[in-house]
Amino acid sequence: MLTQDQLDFYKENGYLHVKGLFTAQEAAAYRQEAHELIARLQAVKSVEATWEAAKEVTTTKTSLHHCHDVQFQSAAFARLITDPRLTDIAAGIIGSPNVQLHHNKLFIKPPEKGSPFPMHQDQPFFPHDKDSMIAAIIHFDDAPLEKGCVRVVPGSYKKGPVPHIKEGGWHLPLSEYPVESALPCEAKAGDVLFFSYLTIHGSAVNVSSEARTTLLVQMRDPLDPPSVLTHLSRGQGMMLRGMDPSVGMAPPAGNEPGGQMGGGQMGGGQMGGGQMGGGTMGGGQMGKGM
Ligand SMILES: O=C(O)CCC(=O)C(=O)O
Repeated sequence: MLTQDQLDFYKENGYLHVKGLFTAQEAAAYRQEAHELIARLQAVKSVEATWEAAKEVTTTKTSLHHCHDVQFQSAAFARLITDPRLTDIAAGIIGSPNVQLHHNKLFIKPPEKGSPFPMHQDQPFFPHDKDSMIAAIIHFDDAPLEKGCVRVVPGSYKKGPVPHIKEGGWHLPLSEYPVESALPCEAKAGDVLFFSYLTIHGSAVNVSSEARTTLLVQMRDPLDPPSVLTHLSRGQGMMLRGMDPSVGMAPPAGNEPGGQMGGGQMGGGQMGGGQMGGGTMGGGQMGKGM
């Protein structure tokens, strides 16, 4: 459960680092699951997800391995994203007992050349009317500075949406927002970093001799509809905590039953299908790394 101090810190800073939310043993088991999953996928397709804009941060050729919506790949991850330790804190931050999945993405930043993320807000990728969206980055191994830990700009979410450069992945100009100038959130395996989709964040290259392994879960209040119909994915709309109170309410424009979003209520995009059924969104590539 979120304490009042933690909530006050989040309201001031737009992020919250919760240490030891999962045990080191749990994190190690998820890490193994994650690496086995990426190895399975790598055997049949590319899992590369480096942003084009990463080139602006480093001239070194870097690499980033990813998989979206991991709950369709392994039941362990389905349990993880619905784990009350995670979702109770998410609910406290979002300010709703109900927490809905937008999407999630597993990232492995390989040793010595793990790709950076230029500074950005997540908001331009999937704007929502009420800005309830938060990310939780679950660390499956330690993320010290040299592994390219996530960095944040404390309080930046209070600026609201900031103009971004679209090309190469929505990002902020490096001259104004150098990655090194942001606050590094060095983490231990089992720690979780929560932040608003308006918090400016990014990360540097993993130059260490070990991989950095994380799962990022994007969550929202189910009563916060998407402002534009974009960034849909197969698992979108899954309830992670509580229930969806929008059942029976008029769906937002573009989300009518049988419409593009397939009949979800407040933006719960159902892309259906599945791996064997030819689902286009399953386990898929929602644009590089997002
Ligand atoms: O995992 C990281 O280092 C940052 C990820 C990130 O910024 C994102 O996916 O939006």
